[in-house]
Amino acid sequence: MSDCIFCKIANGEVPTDFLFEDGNVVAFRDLNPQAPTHVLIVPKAHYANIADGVPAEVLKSMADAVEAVAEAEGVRDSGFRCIMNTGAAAGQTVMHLHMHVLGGAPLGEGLL
Ligand code: DGP
Repeated sequence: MSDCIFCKIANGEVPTDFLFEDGNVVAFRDLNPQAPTHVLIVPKAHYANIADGVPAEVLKSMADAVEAVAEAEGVRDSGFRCIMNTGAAAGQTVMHLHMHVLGGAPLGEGLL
């Protein structure tokens, strides 16, 4: 989608440092971090959310990205949280599927 910021980031139109990349997904730091580690895992193809017919291979890439990011950020063993806000009523503001990975500090119940 031409007006989607996460499409622009994922396709390189908006230069961004990627913590992880494979053929299906990229991972980059959130613009407005809510924890010491706050990374977004974003498919390269546009899906509105997790309930938008996401192929299994993309879901596997997202899981691979979670593992790589958690390891690189040093939160794999200390605990971290994965969140996918789905729909405006649930707090989704960017309508391109993304998973938040949060960690590096005790996480309050209300975070995101
Ligand atoms: P959500 O509310 O679940 O849709 O989360 C969207 C997140 O995306 C929010 O935490 C801020 C982040 N975000 C929005 N625009 C940009 C951007 O241009 N760059 C980066 N790195 N993050 C962004």
